[in-house]
Amino acid sequence: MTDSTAQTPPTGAALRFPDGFAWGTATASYQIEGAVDEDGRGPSIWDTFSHTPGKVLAGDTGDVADDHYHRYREDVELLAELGCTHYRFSVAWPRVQPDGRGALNERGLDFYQRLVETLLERGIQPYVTLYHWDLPQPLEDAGGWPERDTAARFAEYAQLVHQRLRDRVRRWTTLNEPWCSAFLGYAGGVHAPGRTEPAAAMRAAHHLLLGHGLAVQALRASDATSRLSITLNLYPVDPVSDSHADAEAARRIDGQMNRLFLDPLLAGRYPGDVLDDVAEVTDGAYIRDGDATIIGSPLDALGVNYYTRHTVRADPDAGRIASEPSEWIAAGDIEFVDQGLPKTAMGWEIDAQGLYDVLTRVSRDYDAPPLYVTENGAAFDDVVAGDGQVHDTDRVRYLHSHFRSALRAIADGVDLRGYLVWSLLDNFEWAFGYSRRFGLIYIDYETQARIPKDSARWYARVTRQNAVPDVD
Ligand code: IFM
Repeated sequence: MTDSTAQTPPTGAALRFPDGFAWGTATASYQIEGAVDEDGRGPSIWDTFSHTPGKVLAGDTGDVADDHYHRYREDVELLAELGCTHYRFSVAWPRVQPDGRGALNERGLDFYQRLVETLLERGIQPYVTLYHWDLPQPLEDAGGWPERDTAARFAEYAQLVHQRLRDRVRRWTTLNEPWCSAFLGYAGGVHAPGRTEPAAAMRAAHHLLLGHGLAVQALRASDATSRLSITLNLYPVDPVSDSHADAEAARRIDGQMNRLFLDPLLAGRYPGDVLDDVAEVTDGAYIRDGDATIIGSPLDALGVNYYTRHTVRADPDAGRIASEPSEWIAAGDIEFVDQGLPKTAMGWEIDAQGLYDVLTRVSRDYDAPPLYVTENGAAFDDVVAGDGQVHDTDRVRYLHSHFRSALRAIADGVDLRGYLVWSLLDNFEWAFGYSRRFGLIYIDYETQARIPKDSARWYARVTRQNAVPDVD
């Protein structure tokens, strides 16, 4: 593989994606479903967190969200209009196993059966994520992901869902972005369950990976035709200068963000330097003999979520912020540096080159299975114009540049099989509530009206042409 064309946009015929490329959108249960008290669903850590004053902007909760639980047929029609071949959604664990253990809640599972059948009727392949952050609250009450037993509970739940849907669902993702679950949830405290315990976060990361590995082994044993994957959020991490100190800062952040997950999953071992970096908070005794083999169970695909790049430097005022809660472990001496690029409404710098860098890095550094971009997209301050439409030119440009990066990665040898835009609908953006809009479809939260944005119409051209049309 060569990167000689890395800076050169492809032209003409090169603008087409490979035949059979999967196009779709992604969503997650708590962000869109609503109906939190219906059909036997139990509470999740996000119900508890969002109902805790001060945790979510404007006190927003997922109680109603996009009311997708009742409007899923309309939403599947929108997917069909977008020309999607695939739809990635997550199953809410507390809907199908309210206590996080024990028997299946049939009424909860029925919803996903109806959704899957509706998708298949419209020729759209379901791409199921088993865990997108909504841990049943009773499991958190028992200690949550820092407890080893939670990994076993997850594998049991995964098998229950898989047994019921595997005849119709081919593509399965175990976890979405375990970095967020572990480090935003248990160290930074900005996501549910809102704990600020760095050692617990390291344990959580391990038990998430262990739960993934146990689930992969069980699902593989019960159906060899299921296509199994995990989704990671990966970011290039660069030093701001050539200095040794800045290079070290970049190595440490890259280690926690990327290699702590990629290495055990794809190389069957933890990165020793990362465990050394965090030795002041934990000795790693929670990692048992044999765990690495389970976590490194072979995968059929790797999902990559990409949003931005991190640029870091060693902070000369080391220790100044070290005592504040942070999602970065033992890294109070590292500062994140703004590169001055345009930003999305999340404050994330727009850097399409980073997607190319992430995809080629995984292909180069690991014996990786086929890749899917399982999330990429942007929040902007969308408004309904006087003509009743949402003219989100900035989102079209964002997607255009990122699709072109994906094409360059493919041209340079990356085995990329699909691209799922985040997100189908505006939705509950976690601690930001409904203030950040990522959808191709605008949601009027007063009426639940769905309004396709200009980006939706543009994306429908992409999916139908299997190519990136020029931006007008
Ligand atoms: O909304 C989230 C999603 O749940 C996980 N990946 C990133 C998205 C945007 O923040």
